[in-house]
Amino acid sequence: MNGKKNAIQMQLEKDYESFLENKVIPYPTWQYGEIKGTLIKLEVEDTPNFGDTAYIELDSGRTAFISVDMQTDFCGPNGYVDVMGYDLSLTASAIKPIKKVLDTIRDTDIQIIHTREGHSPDLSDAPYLKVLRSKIIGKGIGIGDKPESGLGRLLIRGEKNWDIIDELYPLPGEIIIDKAGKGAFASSNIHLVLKNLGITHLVLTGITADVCVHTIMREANDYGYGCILLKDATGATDQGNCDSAIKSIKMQGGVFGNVSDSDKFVKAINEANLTKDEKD
Ligand code: C5J
Repeated sequence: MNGKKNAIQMQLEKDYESFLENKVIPYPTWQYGEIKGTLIKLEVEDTPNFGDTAYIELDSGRTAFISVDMQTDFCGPNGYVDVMGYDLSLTASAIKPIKKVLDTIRDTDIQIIHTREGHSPDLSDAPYLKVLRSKIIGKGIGIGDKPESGLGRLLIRGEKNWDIIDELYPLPGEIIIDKAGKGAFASSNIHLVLKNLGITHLVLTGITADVCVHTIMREANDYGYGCILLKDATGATDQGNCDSAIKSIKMQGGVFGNVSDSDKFVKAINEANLTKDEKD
């Protein structure tokens, strides 16, 4: 490479210098064009180092809020997580913060996306060993089986327990992504949907922090999306794993993106004065 800096390198120097001054990770208008909706300035924690505070800019018109797998199977009685014997309060803790954010952003131009993990009734899209392992931990009741007094077959599409809980059920017009995996990019059409909508940044919530949320965040980060996890709007089957999952995002100055919380996000939305969406 010769000594001449290309456009990306020059932009990096500019944004680095301005970050040193104002602690803001700017919205890359040089890359995506002018702000399409409204500029949002969200506080993120431990950026770039633990104990530091910084801000990230989002374009409301190019941001998707994603609620991952808020299904009875992951946070309700007699669902998959319950059958495996975990403490449901740990995953259910995400419900209220997600509801609060949904109440704030419904009717704005931020896209709302819900995901559901599940498999077809004949298990043809379920990795065989995933199913076998679930049967072993569930003492004979695994993916595809109906627990005694359960609502239906665990993690099977179309069953009541597989669906999103009533409190967070998608409203008409909100997007639902069905995925057969822990991640979404390899096992659903999410990437096509996000590209079609012109989305550049994802605000992630849902369960579980260390499994599906993390896998989606890692995938999306590698595809170049700016990702922010709202840490109180997630949960895991083990609190230590949840804490580690959140901490690991913040390593290396934000190896998988940034971390914020539902109050900070709601504050940023309110401060941005988002206008009502006039799509419909
Ligand atoms: C898990 C998920 N934990 N939605 N699924 O198996 O995180």
